[in-house]
Amino acid sequence: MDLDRAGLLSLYRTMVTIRRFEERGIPETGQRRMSASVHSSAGQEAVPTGICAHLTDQDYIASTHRGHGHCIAKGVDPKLMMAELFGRSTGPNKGKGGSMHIADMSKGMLGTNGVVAASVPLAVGAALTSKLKKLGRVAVAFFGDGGSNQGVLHESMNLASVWKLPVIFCCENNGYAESTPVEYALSTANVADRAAGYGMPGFHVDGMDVFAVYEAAGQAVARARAGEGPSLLECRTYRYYGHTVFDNPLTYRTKEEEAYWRARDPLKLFRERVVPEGLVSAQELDGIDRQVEQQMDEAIKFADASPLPDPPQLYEDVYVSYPKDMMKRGANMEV
Ligand SMILES: Cc1ncc(C[n+]2csc(CCOP(=O)(O)OP(=O)(O)O)c2C)c(N)n1
Ligand SMILES: [Mg+2]
Repeated sequence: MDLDRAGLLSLYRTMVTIRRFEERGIPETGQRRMSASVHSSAGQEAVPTGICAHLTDQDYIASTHRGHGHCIAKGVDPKLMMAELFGRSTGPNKGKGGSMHIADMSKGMLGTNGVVAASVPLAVGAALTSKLKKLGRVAVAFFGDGGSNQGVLHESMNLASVWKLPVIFCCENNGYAESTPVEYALSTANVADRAAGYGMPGFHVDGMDVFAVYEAAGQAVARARAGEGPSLLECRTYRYYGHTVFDNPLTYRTKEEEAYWRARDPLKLFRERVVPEGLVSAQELDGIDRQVEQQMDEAIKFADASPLPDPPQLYEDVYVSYPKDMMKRGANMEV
């Protein structure tokens, strides 16, 4: 393992930040009567954390509807993300995007995305840009086990392989697409098996173990940076909560199954490995837990104190231009 103390602490901080953002931020969003559908990635923290640890701000990622963890791992400020969830103008997308449209180009974060597998061609396009302009950047496409059955993924994998693009296809296999179990919907035993059909390496790793993700991602990123082309990385993981805040997962899975996965919690596995080996102390990790809790208090306060967007801002940053009289009506709209 090539991680020093600072590297280990950084992995832990990222995972805790994701967990606490999901477990505190999402209920707070609901209390502010934001009616948008929000998807928690609690339980899946090790995946974006292990992958993004190999990336710089110049590298690209494209994300999913369950994308808060990807944003945080890529360096987007949770305080600004909280504002975005609360619909405030200080959010990275000025409060007009919400949970499923968080983008921050300064961090190479191309956006969370409400359309299943739509992240994939975006990342391939970014990788093509990098190759043509010789930028030396890599791109990561995150998608779910459900997303792995979308046609666009297969076209994208083929093209990326033919053109040897610096892209990593990362499947977060959390066992379900809404309520459909992966065993029902997948034609192969593992998503990673499909890599062979596109002439690229396929990695299948324990997505609850940040070290396993980190190791495999290191190989995939090194391959991409060396100009050797794409890889498919499947991380087997689990979402702790419902598909959205409106879903009760116990209508399609059991308490026993949930308990099995929670016993393999990524934060717990991390502690169980690094503390006995004397790499970092339990006290240091407890200290990070407290700091992150405080960071969340501050994020919520900041978001609450931030203004809503002005109605005329509805017509800014959009690709469709509206007739002038609609602009006027927008300007007169009351919130
Ligand atoms: C193209 C498209 N089809 C269907 C949907 C509705 N939908 C939203 S999330 C989802 C399931 C996605 O499952 P998966 O890819 O495994 O991701 P997970 O929710 O498990 O993270 C579906 C079908 C959508 N948003 N976009
Ligand atoms: Mg899934």
